[in-house]
Amino acid sequence: MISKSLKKSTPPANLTKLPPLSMDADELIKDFKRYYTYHLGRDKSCRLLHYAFLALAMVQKERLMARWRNTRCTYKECDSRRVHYLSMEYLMGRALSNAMLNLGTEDETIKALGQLGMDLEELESAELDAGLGNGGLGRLAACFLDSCASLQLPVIGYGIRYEYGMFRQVIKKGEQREEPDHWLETGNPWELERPEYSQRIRYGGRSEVYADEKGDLRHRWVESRDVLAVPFDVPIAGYKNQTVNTLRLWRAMATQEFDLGEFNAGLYPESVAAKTAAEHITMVLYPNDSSENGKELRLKQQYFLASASLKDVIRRWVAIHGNEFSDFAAKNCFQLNDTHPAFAVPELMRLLVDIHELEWDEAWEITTKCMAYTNHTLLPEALEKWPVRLFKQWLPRLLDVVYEINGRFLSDVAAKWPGDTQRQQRMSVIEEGNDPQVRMAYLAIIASYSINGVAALHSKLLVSGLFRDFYELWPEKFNNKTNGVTQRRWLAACNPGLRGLLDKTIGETWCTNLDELKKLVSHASDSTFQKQWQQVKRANKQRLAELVKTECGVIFNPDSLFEVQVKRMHEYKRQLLSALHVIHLYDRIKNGDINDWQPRCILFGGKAAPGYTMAKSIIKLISNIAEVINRDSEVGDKLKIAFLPDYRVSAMEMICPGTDLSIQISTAGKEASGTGNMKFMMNGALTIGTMDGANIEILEEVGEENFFLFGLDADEVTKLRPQYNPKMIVEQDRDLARVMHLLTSGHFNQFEPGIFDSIIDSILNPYDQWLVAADFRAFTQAQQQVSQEYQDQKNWTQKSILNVAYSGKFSSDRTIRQYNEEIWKVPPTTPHTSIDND
Ligand code: 26W
Repeated sequence: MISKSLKKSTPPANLTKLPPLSMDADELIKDFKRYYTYHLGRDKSCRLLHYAFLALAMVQKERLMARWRNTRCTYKECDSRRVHYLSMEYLMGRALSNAMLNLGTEDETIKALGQLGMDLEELESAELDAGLGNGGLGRLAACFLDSCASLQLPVIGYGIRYEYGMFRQVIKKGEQREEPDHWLETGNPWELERPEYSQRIRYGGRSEVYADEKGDLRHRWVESRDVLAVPFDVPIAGYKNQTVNTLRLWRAMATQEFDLGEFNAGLYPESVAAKTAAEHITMVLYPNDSSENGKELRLKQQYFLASASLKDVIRRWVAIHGNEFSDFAAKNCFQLNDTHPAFAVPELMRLLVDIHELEWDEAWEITTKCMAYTNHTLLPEALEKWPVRLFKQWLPRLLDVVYEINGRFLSDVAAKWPGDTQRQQRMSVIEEGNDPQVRMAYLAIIASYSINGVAALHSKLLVSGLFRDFYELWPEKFNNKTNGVTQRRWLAACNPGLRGLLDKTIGETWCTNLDELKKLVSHASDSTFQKQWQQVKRANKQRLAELVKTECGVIFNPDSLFEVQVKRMHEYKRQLLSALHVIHLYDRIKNGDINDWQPRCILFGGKAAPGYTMAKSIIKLISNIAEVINRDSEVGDKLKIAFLPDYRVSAMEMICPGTDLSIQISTAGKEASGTGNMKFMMNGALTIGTMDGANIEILEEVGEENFFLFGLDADEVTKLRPQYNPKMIVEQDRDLARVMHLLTSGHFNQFEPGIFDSIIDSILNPYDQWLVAADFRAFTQAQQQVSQEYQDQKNWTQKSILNVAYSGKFSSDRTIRQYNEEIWKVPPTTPHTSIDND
């Protein structure tokens, strides 16, 4: 659909020619000055860093434009099979340094800025993070886009352009406060609005049956209230390879008639209010990463993404193939990033059947050949369900479609297991009850030809637990794709020191083939190399210490061991277990039990969902513990604790290069994969961790002697639960008993009585799902081992080198290759470089 205000015209040919722009410093300077002065209208008297950043971003974006267009045109010309990655979240972080790295303009830019008397790092820090995601799932989507472009795969990302991203976390008196993240306020230089590709999205009204000209009964959706979806494109540059893919983010806007109708009736304020209501749909990212609270607006967001993206794909399809859909599934694949975009299933059926008049069976054949679903969580409370009542109210026609899908599916189940009505109930997309629910995961499974988990253990637990019935029906659909992260951002860009050392030692190819890092093995025990390695680490720790000083006011001594746990705050991730260990260390210092003491600086960071009271209490506990410990002169440099506010992508870029010890201690069987664990490993941290998620694979790669493994495994966790007796564990463990005593006596909340009672209760509760007390002893022992090993710096450095050397598997390039070989099967496509594509 083309927006009415934009009339079609053919631009003169010479307007569409795009000569590539020069990358050398002199040209960069010229363009920078031009943007700064003529576009932004700034001069000497306005030295705001932000404008300089904007000018530099525009200079880089210009240099992406020709490649971006060539990539688009090449895909179109080849009419190649494409993947559409549908995700409600993209945690992109900053784009400038990434763009320069991938374009290869870094060196010339530094030279240019030098001549202008400016510092690149300073300009980079002026960019606000694009925080359009909660955590792991959103950042994974961002890493995947980078890998797809670097592997030259025709993959387009679809998402939502939230006006407000993930809230900014401020810590006041040790407590989390949320502040709005109005990231677009200062302008987004990277996006390109494309109103000509706007789509109309329906809500409300009702579903109606009618007879078409041939007398066939058909369905239509009538009396809906519509909202426009306007696309904003963001370029995703591949690493030095000519490819620039697209991330298309949808923004909600009021339709023009909507406004005009009411406006003409003299209801100006009402028409403006209606416009605001429409635009609310993409106003804010929901900050929950583990529980769905059934909010109407969230449902509207999910449908908005699914409908706009599908209509966009079908628009492109029809332009080339007309109403002929027999090849559609051969040419299109939709990868659903968890169930959040699963409305795509009934929406594709609706579009094919109602709008394009395909038979149901034909439409279902197509749908089930192009949908693929990735699951990211085993927590039952995170499995999405939508009340049938909301479905009916906002998406009436979609509910018909869901019922039809479910009815046909259940008759297949009945045919395979005659008489097994329990199984039918268990597998039904509709969960019966007084407020019936649509189970989105089941809908996704039924429609998908591939269903994957994100680490080996997770995929195994999915088929033996949550999705067992479906696995019995369709074992061939289920597979594993262990997560990865992009080494371009998470090593090359964030750790220039290590990058330099790697380039010098093993060459530069690791940037596109991370397995090359294995070449480090032969250098691991070389003492000259170790010295260089230590120097790099030391400089990174210095940088991190400066960040901690400015953000938390706590002094970290870079000679100490830097231990870090940064991730969303959640009970299953067990920040609480770390907190108990910290109290134990403090207790030892106070008791003079400090023989061979290893000084430590412990950094925590992470956001709690605003409604997650327990997670917020744990932040408060950590802050209070830090207060007590940091101001105790007897403790001094032996132990320092900090809670870093507003943990986000750009913070992690400073944190992981400066970390010695990565804390990955989720209750086994709960963390689907984890990806922070991979970033730390790639930057030379050693891991202390449980047998959970991708930790298991990290351990496999690096070997037990280079990993601090502890605690119950997933089977042991399951066995222990029914007989778990934390009170007895506390009684029998002198150290833990002392820790609990410090807590219950109010040592960390002297003027705030009772505030930690719920935490204390949770530890002592036999139904504590996370088994914090159960793993305390093992964790403390493993930490003791860490302290000992750290004191032998040569040995530690060797292990650090080996961790990097064996991190090749955890490149998202490997993950994406596997997605492509086993699920997507799209051909890598090199854009042609001709400058005139008319
Ligand atoms: C509906 C509320 C909601 C929102 C987000 C529920 C669940 C989610 C995500 C699935 C949570 C998430 O980010 N999961 C994480 O995904 C990462 C990438 O696969 C994994 O590495 C993490 O282990 C997993 O917790």
